[in-house]
Amino acid sequence: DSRFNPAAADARWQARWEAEGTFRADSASPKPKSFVLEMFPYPSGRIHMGHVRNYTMGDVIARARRMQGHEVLHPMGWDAFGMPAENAAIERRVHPGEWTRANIAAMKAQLKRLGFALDWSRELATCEPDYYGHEQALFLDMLDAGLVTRKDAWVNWDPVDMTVLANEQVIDGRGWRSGAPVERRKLTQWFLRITAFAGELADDLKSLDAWPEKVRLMQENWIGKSQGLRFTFHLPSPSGEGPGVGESPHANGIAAFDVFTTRPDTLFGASFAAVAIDHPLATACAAAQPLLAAFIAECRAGGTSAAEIETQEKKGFDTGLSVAHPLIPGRTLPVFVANFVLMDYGTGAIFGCPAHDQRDLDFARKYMLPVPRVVAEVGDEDTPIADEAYVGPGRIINSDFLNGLDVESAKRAVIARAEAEGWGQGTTVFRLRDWGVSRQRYWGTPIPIIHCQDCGAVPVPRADLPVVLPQDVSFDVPGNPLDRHPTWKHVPCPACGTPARRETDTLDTFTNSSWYFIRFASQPADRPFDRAEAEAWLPVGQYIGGVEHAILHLLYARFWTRALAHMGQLGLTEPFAGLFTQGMVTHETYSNADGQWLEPALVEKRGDTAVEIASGAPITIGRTEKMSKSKKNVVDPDAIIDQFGADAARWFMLSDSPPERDLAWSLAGIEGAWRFVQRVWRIGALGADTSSGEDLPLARALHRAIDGITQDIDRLQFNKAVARAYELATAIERASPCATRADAARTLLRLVAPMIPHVAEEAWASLGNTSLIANAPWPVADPALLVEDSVTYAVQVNGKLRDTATLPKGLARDSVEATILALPKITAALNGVAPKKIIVVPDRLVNLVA
Ligand code: ANZ
Ligand code: ZN
Repeated sequence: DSRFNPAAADARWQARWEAEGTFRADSASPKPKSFVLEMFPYPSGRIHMGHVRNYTMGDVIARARRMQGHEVLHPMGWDAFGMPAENAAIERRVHPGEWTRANIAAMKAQLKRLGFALDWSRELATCEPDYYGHEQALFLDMLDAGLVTRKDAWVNWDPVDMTVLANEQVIDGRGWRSGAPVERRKLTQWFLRITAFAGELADDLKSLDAWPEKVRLMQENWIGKSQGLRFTFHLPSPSGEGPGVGESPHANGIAAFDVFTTRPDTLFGASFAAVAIDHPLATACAAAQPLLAAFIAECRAGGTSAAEIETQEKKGFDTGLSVAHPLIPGRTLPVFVANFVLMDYGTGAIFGCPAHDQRDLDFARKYMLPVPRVVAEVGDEDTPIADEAYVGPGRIINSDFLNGLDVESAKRAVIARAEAEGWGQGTTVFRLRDWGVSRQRYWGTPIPIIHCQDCGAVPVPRADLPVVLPQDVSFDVPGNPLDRHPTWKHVPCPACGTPARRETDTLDTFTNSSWYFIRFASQPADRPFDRAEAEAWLPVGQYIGGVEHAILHLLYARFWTRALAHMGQLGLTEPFAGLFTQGMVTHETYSNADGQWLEPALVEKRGDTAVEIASGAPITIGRTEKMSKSKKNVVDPDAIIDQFGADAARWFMLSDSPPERDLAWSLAGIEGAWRFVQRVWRIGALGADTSSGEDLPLARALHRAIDGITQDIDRLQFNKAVARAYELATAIERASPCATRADAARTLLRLVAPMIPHVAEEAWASLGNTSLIANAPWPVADPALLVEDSVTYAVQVNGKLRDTATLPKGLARDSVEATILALPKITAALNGVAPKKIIVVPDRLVNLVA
């Protein structure tokens, strides 16, 4: 046949791979192991081009590694819990489980059409009890190990969705889905103690050298490690004695509070102290001061996320209390309750140094506090601070024993002094908070706890796991259906047998994705994983996904792995050795005169302009943006596969753009990919040619391509591999029939097999191969054919340079002499006289002695 027909061939090869179990991963294989993983999808309904790009990249690596002799684990599953399923239940009256499982079936069929080399035998969905039941066991393990706590916490409460929102789900003070103004509420919540590993999680980022630098930085910032000084401020005692001067209102028995500073060098520049609105001192003072209580209530209404607090105007309330400065005898500082001090960072209290901190300066100007300068560059000592705090380097001034020191030395000096005198100590604090995992939602992992009047929170006995979600729930009213369920939560206490009730909160869905890669590696029925089998595969060699998961998902997965290591269940701490974050798939946007968005299928482009196909009306071509339903610039993978086949779609995903950059989808691009697939088919047929003879330049081009494509795939530079495949294809097409050409044609098939596997299999089979190209060995470049292929000779006559000549490297002496003697400049120089002697230094020089 002169054409490759994907409509017939794709499904045939997919069926063969499945029948032969080609991509099943054997944990017991003696081969070197490669775990290639793409972030598993949320089953939203349909595969989109972003998925296609992500999974094609992983597939190329997985297939290439197999051909290179590795035992490859390349699994797929479903991150199947989460809010959209509940929203579907509310909007369409379909059970979240039913909706989710139907989506999984549809998306699985789509993935199969793309011919990915996946081990479907290890497929998992996190919403099934045989996954989340094991997660419950791990939760209980963490509870036993002291890595789970229960505490009251202020949360962002969405009054419409009736749920707690993570800070990043609060946008401009409103719920991300409902748009309702978010309220602050105090709830008792379950927390995973990620802060127990904050230092390790920050420090070990350094070891992840196959991660993008930007992701490591984002994690580092999120963990927010700060070194500084923690010290105690003392308040006057209620009798009026103590360090305070004059009459101070007492603070309900609170005698002291701690502050944390990263700038102990600026301590002599302190002009006030401040505590958070939720600080015990603020609470104590508010009890006696109604105006303060009102101030606190007002701040609370203003939003609670760190980002919101940062943008709010700095406000405070003078408590009337004052504290003693630890280094200046007799000096006191007024104590404020301030809205910009966060309760859950450091100690929830600070000293303010307005000259060298912008927030403190804004605050000081507002409340007319002094602004003493204590750091300056030489010559600037007397320059007053205006509207901008000085945060640069310099020498310490106006600071007693610190004067003249640079900032870093002064920090050390103050910490040393505090430690020697016993009023403070050097410390490290982290911005990272414990991970609140309680969600007031149905569609998540039930937290395996039973609350008893007498016994408190009692773990569900292991024998009773999994705690399975009840099927019969309704979403007719807002709130958590588990809470309203008539029977599910009523159980006897496992400890004392009296009537008790189940925890009705479920786990944050990020817990599901925190260990799924371990379950992929090993999935015994009776426990979460088998240690030896998991360790045979882990860490994941290459993890690929969207940069939107650069912080939380990756951090939580790193934490979970570390927790398992801490509990002695796993012998590794970092789950992902290599990480790659791919760019988005984008498309032009189209809009008509009424400003409505139009799908690409309704638009015909004519050069730089476009018209609506139906009406002929002109269309405005808008920005190229991430494919999204709202802009209607979406191209459906199924439609593309119908028209062009899986290989063309895959090839286009790898061409054009470096994988970390955005890829602009275009019709011209997919058509080009289609043409290349057909070219490969035609070139493949040349592999049957039995002509003899060698073609050295083609052999060199072939081996350069082998070497280059191998490295490109290793480095995930797929667009470069694509470019090299084009080059090789052209070289083969231009060559004359010979043994080299046939070999190059067969080798090209193997080189492109990871990228366009269907046409590669079809062409491979048509050459008479009965075993799969997926099982063929990866081509290896011959180093001899990779060396520089030409050299430049200097040509001398009687020691004088007369000409140069570019000749194939290693050319035989006879041929060198013959070529040189034919050079016009040389014949002229010799003037018809044959040279007496010809000296040849191979690959470098020829000297003719006349
Ligand atoms: C005095 C000082 C002087 C400060 C100065 C800075 C500059 P990072 O780097 O983010 O760790 N701080 C401490 N706890 C706080 C809290 N709970 N809420 C708001 N601010 C808090 O920031 C540490 C600095 O942030 C600390 O150092 C403290 O202000 C403030 F010239 O102490 B500093
Ligand atoms: Zn009990």
